[in-house]
Amino acid sequence: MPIDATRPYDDANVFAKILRGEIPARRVYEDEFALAFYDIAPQAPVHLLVIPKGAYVSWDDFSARASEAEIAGFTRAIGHVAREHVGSGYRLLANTGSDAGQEVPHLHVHIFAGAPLGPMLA
Ligand code: IU
Repeated sequence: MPIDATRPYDDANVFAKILRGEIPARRVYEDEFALAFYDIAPQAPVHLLVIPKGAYVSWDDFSARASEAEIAGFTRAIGHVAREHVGSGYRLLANTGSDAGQEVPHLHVHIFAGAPLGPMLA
């Protein structure tokens, strides 16, 4: 169900459980600020998700509350994952809130790649 990007953080969400190691994910990268793993329902030949380690519901929440170090660390992690796991071009996407169709209430940036992507991916 789409979510309100401004609501309080719910630490029972699925990505919080992945961060705590309570449920499995196909992890590709982890550092102090971020975790990256393969999306379970890929919409492109390469479809990764990068999430911050901090408790942020959405891009709205993260960009308002995160520290400079978290913002820099998360941004660099996305770039690192894209460089390491993607051949040529890639697309970044962060669905934010119900109108954008955000389903998991922990900020996640999609990385789509591996083929010509066309004009848009949801
Ligand atoms: P969205 O931007 O909130 O719509 O994207 C959520 C993504 O999380 C979506 O692509 C799902 O396939 C993906 N996902 C996942 O990788 N593992 C899970 O356990 C669940 C969702 I639930």
